[in-house]
Amino acid sequence: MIINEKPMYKKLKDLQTLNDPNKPCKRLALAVSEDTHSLEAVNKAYHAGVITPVLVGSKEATLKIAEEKNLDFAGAIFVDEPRPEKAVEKAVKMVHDGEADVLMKGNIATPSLLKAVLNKEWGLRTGQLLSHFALFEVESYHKLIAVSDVAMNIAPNLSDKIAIINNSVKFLNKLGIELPKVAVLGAIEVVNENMQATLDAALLSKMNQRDQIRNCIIDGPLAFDNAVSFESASHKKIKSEVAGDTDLLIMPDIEVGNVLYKTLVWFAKAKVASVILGASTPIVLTSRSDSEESKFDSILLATLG
Ligand code: COD
Repeated sequence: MIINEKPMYKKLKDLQTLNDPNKPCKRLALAVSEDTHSLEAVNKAYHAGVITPVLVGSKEATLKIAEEKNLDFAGAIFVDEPRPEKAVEKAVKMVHDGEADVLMKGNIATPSLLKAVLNKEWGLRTGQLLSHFALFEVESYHKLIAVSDVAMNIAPNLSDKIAIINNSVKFLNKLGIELPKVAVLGAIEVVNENMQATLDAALLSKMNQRDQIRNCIIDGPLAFDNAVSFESASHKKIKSEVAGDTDLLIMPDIEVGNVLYKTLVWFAKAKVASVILGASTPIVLTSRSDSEESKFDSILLATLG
């Protein structure tokens, strides 16, 4: 098989080179806009010429934060809706109706936003599985590494994992990673019939060999250490094109994924950009506790292409 081609990004800011300065600005609907870090990130993206803000939420609370933080939103569109659930509905409907191009989560819980996105009448469904995609810059790893799913699909089955891989691979292809290396994680790197994650991983790996899942190289089960470290893989005598050089880590379930996400951010001081894929447009979906920088990088990721 062909070995993964360049480009190889090490930093999230390298992705800025993918944004075409000549393309028209995308209209970004911030759902429940009264959120300090989100407003700071949106303001930065606005003044960088990446997006035009559509701020859907309490106008009074939003303007108060803007004034306190000295954020200039002149020229932005305000949709005044002080009730958070209604603000989410209005923001999603605006994207559904073509009045905005990208959706971003503001001061609202993730499940509330996702339920609105999945609404059968006015949501952003496409008939495919929607999944969360997080792209990490970790100092100790030699390139950016993607992780999915850490925030949407709670207990993905085999067919969900196929969809999660396909969504992520398509997006990595868009970032210029032509043949991403995908590690399907388990607690161990051999099949144990009592560990469903290892069974799924082996099947996904075989499906990839038989061209049932394309445009990537899948290996699994791999344990986290041998997925990200050549040294660990060779110590365990694992022969794999993926081990130690993974572009995408597939999580067994949301608990493992979310704990890894937060461990990387809080202990390893990793930087992260996150979006929901598989909807009619990418959705910026970060944790409410994520930094302004993380939210800005996520906006860049969502507006690529
Ligand atoms: N993609 C496409 N359709 C979906 C998906 C998906 N990922 N998930 C559910 N659906 C469809 C179903 O087929 C069904 O038609 C409808 O949506 C409702 O399905 P339910 O009843 O299983 O889903 P909900 O509405 O109860 O919950 C969907 C959530 C995404 C809200 C739920 O899965 C959830 O809470 N996920 C975790 C969110 C979270 O707490 N993240 C925290 C990390 S910060």
